Amino acid sequence: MKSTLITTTVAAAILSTTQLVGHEYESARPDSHAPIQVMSDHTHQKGEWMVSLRAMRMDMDGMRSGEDNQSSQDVFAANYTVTPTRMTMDMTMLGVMYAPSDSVTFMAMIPQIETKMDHEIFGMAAPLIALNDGSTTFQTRSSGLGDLKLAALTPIRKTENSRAHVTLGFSLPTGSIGEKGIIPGPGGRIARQMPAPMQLGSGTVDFTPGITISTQMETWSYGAQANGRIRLGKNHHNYRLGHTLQATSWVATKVSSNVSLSGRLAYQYTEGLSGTQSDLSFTPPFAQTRRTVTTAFSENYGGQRVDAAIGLNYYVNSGDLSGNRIALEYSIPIHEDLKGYQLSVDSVATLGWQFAW
Ligand SMILES: [Cu+2]
Repeated sequence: MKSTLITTTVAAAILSTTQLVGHEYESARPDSHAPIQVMSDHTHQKGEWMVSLRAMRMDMDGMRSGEDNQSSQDVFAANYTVTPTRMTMDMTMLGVMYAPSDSVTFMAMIPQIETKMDHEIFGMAAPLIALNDGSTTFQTRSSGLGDLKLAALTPIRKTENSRAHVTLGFSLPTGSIGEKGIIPGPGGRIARQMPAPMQLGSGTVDFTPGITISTQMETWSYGAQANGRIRLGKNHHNYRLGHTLQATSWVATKVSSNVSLSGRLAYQYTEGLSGTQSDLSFTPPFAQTRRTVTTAFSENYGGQRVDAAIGLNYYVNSGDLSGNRIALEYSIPIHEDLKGYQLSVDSVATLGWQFAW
């Protein structure tokens, strides 16, 4: 599966360079937008509006340290009392784009997030942290609005068949970082502050610059984007999530005037978390030499990942529904190198709808 994705992407890249036929850039093509998991990938012309809705699910399963999978027993042996085992994040993202002129397109995006995380407790510790029912697992949940993203996109280059633009954006801390979950511990199963991965926002204002290029051939297209997320300051829970750097490149083939298929590779680097998360407990009350949960400790944050993705884009170019786009993309990591002990990504699936007028 993984090698097929890479082969497809590489083959598509080679094929696309053999068809260097001059041709006018067309925005009414199924592949004139990047695969749906890529954000702020295109600009609009003066007076145009676009709304979009994306449903994204990220599944994480099993722990990993560096490039190696770790069992719960491995994590307990590293002195942790609780380990995450699975996590699912569902995000519904609403976006609006508007171009007041040809030289700038504004974009706003807000996600609704729903997260679940399953945990396992070191067997010998379970009765000591008020789990007298013999269970050694628990689940935490959070849901609500995430961080609002605002950006301005400016075209910097237009040739006959290619486009490039820069993005300058900010992410505002509208998502809560004070989410509590029912967590076992001293006093029983009560609501306690959850670690950063279960929070809905970063708690910081983040600067999000980016650059995107895309080129169209007659039946093929390709593009690339690099973007960063620079966290400004520290949040009110005394930590700052790591800065991130992402680079991605895709190729798409136009199967018909309505349908395109895409292959994409994406690299993501995430710096570690800095600071010490406030309102969490770091040592269990019964054993001062042990640690609580991996996600409480800064050393278990950051790393890098390479994802391979396949996508399908459908564009309605005639009739009453003209201008509607529907797109699907599914990605899996082909390389994942994580600092400390962290949950490993299994897959990310996104279904999106876009409509411009
Ligand atoms: Cu748009």
